Amino acid sequence: MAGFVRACVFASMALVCSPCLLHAGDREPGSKEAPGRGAEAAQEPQKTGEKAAETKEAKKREWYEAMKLSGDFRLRYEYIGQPSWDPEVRDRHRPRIRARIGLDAPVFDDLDFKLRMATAESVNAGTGADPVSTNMTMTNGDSKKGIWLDLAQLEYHPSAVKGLKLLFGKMENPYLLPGKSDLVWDHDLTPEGAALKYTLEQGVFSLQTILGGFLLMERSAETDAGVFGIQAILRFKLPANIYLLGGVGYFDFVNTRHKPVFDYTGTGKSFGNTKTGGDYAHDYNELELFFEAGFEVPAGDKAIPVQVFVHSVQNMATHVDENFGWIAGACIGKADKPLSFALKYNYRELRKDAVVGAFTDSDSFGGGTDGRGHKVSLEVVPFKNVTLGVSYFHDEARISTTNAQNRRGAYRRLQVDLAVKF
Ligand SMILES: [Ca+2]
Ligand SMILES: [Ca+2]
Repeated sequence: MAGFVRACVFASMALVCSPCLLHAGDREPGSKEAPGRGAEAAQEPQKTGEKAAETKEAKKREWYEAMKLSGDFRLRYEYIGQPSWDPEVRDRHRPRIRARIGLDAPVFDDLDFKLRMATAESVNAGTGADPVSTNMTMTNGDSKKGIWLDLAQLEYHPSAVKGLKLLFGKMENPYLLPGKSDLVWDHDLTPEGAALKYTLEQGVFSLQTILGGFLLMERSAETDAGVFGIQAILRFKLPANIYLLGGVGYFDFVNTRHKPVFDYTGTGKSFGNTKTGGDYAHDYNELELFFEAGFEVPAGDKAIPVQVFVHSVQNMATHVDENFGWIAGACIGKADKPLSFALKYNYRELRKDAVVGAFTDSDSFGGGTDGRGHKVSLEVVPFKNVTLGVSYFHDEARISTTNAQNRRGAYRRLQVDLAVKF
């Protein structure tokens, strides 16, 4: 923190001193501030004015050029097959949109501010919008759609301490998601609190530690709920773009058991977890282990990147029966530049109380826990910044149910996407 305070003091001093410095620089060498220098003196204020305007213009440009504006837009057609456990629900076909716009601005060299606004569905605007999805279904008689604060973070990366990053606010998930696994954390989640990331590099090895503390429910009459986490990741780089990565993480949810479920809809949904009344029946202390590897396969004059991963999670809290989850998958290619592609596959099983259902993937088996299944997707990039994608989920939901009708809850989902970004 001392570095941060020092940096702040330097920044304030620089700001306070800058008008003096500018003024000193404007002065012609050897000139004296003497009244009555005739015509020259009369022109002075105009000249100074011009110069001030120029400096102002340069400053404005700098400020503008240093900021980065980015955004993306996705059109999606989605099909959800009739879930076999509910004969009342028919097959769904829904067109959906997602729009996001972000700003990345440096405060000073070591401090950045990031802001992002995004669409998200809300059932009750007072409780906010879906924390794990930024899709909006095109419905409700062409109503105007809500846009929400998706990200507002400060990122402090002191140049004096290489490899250190401190994050504050509503932030991008600081934890590593091995192979982009969304077994524990959905990709759309932007947790709220503080995090520290520190990477130590030693030759071909690097060791990264990530600490996070996030608030989940602020309650006036009761203790607040939150989640504290730690991850340690060891990376090993080999020649020819081969890498190996292994890690362990632990996420301790506090004041969660026997407390109301985390549900943005305000209707008491537990997203697969066991409830007693409207409260969580269990505590969640999630221990994860993961492994990821990447290499390249030569294809003509090019090389196609391949990535494989496995990720497991166990709820270590006592008296939890359905406490285990795992996912394994592979990705061939990378959809980044024109005429590139990525083919992905994964299989997962996530038991009822392995993780908090509100924060796991919002798509597999209808979102939340208590399911298993395959996901296969293909992405292609026909033009710069344009991606076409298709994903298919072949799942079984409600796997903990003993009722014969519910036991095999076939769940099918298809997503066809057109996405653009700038
Ligand atoms: Ca999601
Ligand atoms: Ca706990």
